[in-house]
Amino acid sequence: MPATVPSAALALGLALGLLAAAPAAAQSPITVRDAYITVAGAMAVSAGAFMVIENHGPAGDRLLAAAVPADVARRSELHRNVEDAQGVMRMVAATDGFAIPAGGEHALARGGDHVMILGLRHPLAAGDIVTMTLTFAAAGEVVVAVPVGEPAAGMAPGHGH
Ligand SMILES: [Cu+2]
Repeated sequence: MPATVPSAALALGLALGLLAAAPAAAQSPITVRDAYITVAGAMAVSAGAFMVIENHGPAGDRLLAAAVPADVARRSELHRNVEDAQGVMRMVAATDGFAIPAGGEHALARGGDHVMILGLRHPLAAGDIVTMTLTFAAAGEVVVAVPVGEPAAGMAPGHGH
């Protein structure tokens, strides 16, 4: 960012036209690992997406939205699991998104925060890859290729609508 570039370098960059040519998202501080999608059978009309979002930057960020191609599903929502007054866990839309702390990470995991893919256009099978576009408040769009299928080990039993 210009604020961190020494003024001499900034002037040189402007003179060479380099800054104008640099892609804005060349060094996104956001990375995603261990992403996967689960589907509760071939007849399922929704699916859950889980991943660990890492923020390598010096400032906090926020995941605001997740989207999948229109030929995959009708829409996606950010959901969190909350306990209601009767002690029952329910999924609610996380309209404020998910905070990703500076220099930290936020896990979307079974039984917790997740991306809900709603209105599947066709069945998803293990091994399929879904292109998901994550939109962050600061980092902008991050595109992730998310495989369908259970990870190898260590996950709790599923959740569904
Ligand atoms: Cu959900």
